[in-house]
Amino acid sequence: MSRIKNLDIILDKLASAKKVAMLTGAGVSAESGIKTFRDPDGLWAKFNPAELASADGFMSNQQLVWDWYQERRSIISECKPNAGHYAIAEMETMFEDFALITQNIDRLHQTAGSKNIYELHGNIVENHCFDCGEPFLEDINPQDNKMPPCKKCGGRIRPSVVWFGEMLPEYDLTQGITAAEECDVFFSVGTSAEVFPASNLPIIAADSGAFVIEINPTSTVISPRMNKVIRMTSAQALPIIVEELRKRTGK
Ligand code: BV8
Ligand code: ZN
Repeated sequence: MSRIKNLDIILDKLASAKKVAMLTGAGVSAESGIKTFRDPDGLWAKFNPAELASADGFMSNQQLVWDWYQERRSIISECKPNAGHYAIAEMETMFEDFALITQNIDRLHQTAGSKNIYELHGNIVENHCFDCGEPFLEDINPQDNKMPPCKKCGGRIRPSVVWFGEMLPEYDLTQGITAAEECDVFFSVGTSAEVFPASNLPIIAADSGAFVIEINPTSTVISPRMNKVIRMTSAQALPIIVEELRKRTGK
C-alpha cells in the first residue's frame, strides 16, 4: 500500500469532488532535471532574481539576462515530462472540471498532455519585443547569444515570461482565482508559495471551503493552512493518488 498517510480521506474527498484545481511550481519539474528557484542548489542560489527576472534587470544588462534565458532554454529543451506531469494530465480526465494553474514556464505540462492550463508566469518558449510588444515568431537557437532585433521596430527581444513587477496575464489569473474559489479540492504541488499573487490561490481555496492538499517534500509558508500535507515528491505522490483513485472509483 502507498506511503501516503490518510490517503483514504484524500480519496474520499476526490471521489465525491466535481471541481478540482491544482497550482504547480518549479518542484514539479525538478524530477525532469530542471532546477527549482529557491532550493539550496536552485537557479537563484547563483543569481539575484530581481537582477535577472525583471524589466530593470533587462534594461540594465540585456546580454546577461538574454544569456541566462538562453542557458535555461537549452536545459529545458533537453528535458522531458516526469511521472508527476503525466499523472496530472490523467487527473484532468477523471473529474468534471479540472483546472491546472501553473507558475512554470517550461511547458512540460502541455507536453505531458494537460489541456486546461492557466500559465500565470508566461512561458520561456515564446518571445516578444520589449519595446513595442510585437510577438517575435522566429525560432531562437538557444546556443545563439546574439539577441535578434524586433522585425517591426528594431527593438529588444525578450522571453514571454512574467518578470517581477509585471502584471500577470489577466485571463489566466482571473480563471485561476475563480477555480480556487469554486473547487471542492485544491492541490498545491511543488511550490514554495513565496511569489504573489500565485501564492494566494491555495489560501483563496482554503478560505472558500475547499479541501486543500500540499504535495512538497518540505514545509512551506502555507503548510499550516492545508487540510493535508504529503511530504513526498510530486512524481512519487501523484501517480499513487491517480492509481488508488482509479481503483476506488473505476474512473
Ligand atoms: C506582481 C518567471 C503586481 C520568470 C517568475 C513584497 C511582498 C510580497 C510580494 C511582493 C513584494 N515585493 C514585490 C512583490 C510582488 C512579487 C513577489 O511576489 N515577490 C516575492 C519574491 C516576494 N510578485 C510579482 O512581482 C508578480 N507581479 O505582483 O505584479 C503589480 C505589477 C505592477 C504594478 C502593480 C502591481 C510577478 C511574479 C512573477 C515573477 N516571475 N518567474 C522566470 O522564471 O525567469 S517567479 C518564479 O517564482 C517562477 O515563476 C516560479 O515558478 C515562481 C515560484 O517559485 P516556485 O515555483 O514555488 O519555485 P521555488 O523554487 O520557490 O520552490 C520550489 C518548491 O518545490 C520548494 O518548496 C521545494 O521544496 C519543492 N520541491 C522541490 N523538489 C520537489 C518539490 N516539490 C515536489 N516534488 C519535487 N520533486
Ligand atoms: Zn518592436
